[in-house]
Amino acid sequence: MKKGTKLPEFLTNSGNLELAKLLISLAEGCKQIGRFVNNAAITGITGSTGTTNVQGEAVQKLDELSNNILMDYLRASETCAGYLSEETEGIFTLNPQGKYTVAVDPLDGSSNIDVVAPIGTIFSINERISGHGEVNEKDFLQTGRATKAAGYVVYGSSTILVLTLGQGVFGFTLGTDDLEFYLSHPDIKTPAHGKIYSINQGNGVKFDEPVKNFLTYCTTIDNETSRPYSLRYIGSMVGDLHRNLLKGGIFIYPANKGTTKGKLRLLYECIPMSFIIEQAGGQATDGCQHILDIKPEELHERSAIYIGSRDMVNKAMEFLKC
Ligand code: P6P
Repeated sequence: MKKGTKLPEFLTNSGNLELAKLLISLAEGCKQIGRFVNNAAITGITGSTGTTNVQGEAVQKLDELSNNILMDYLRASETCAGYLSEETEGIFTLNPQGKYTVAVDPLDGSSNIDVVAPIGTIFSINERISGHGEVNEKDFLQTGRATKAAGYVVYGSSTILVLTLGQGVFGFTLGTDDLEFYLSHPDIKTPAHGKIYSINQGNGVKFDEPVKNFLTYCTTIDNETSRPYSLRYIGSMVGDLHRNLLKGGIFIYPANKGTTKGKLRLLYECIPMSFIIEQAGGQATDGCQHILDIKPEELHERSAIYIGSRDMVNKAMEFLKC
């Protein structure tokens, strides 16, 4: 598919018209989210709603708005049966005859809105397994290997949709004149090795010894392996992973003495990002097993994650010795 192809044409050519219809609706919703993000400081929808979500985290006004926008657009697609979000405790049936379920983080990294750091929408799409009618939790609690499509939209210096349907990873940049997504990154492959490591070093005192030992490896001088690596961490998973996807690197959010299963959510952060990175030639584990092989037990369960360049994740696993 050549650069400049518009998203609807790319999706229609994929051959799955129901999935194309769902993704076009999802992309339209993300365009709306991008508009509100860009105007937030003018319209005053920065800051928190004063409520906390199922994760116990402060809900930003834009989190709630983004969630409502995505539910409306996915309901209108008529192909989305069920919806799960970081911002909603349970699951929702949007179209009882729909074929797909969508798990989303509507606005990941939203605490960065006020300081204009890259933030994003992350999504993972499965085929429902409950036939038709009301969706149930089993429709969502599938391993990442069952994923039909996954992607994210990063709202940064430009708005880019990164998408995989299971046959490679493609990036689409939003044109600011006509608000169309244009294919700008055909067939993204992540470098097998990079020079960036991304982790919240401030949690260092809580890291287990093997993690500390790997970080010492990353910061030891060794010209042959281009070490010391550079630490790049902006506290926004979509921003950190988009950079590392294109340039190479490893992103780590480990389990530690404080968060025994890590912080990031398996269904709508770790699995979609891991599906994308594997499609781009990288890999993702929880420190022991591939993220995509984990059998989810709960809708909002968390997981440790080591994700990025294949060789760098392999090296980290050597230190973790599961
Ligand atoms: P910490 C944002 O809140 C988020 O869910 C991810 O986008 C980001 O990678 C992580 O949390 C940052 O967490 O504990 O380093 O602030």
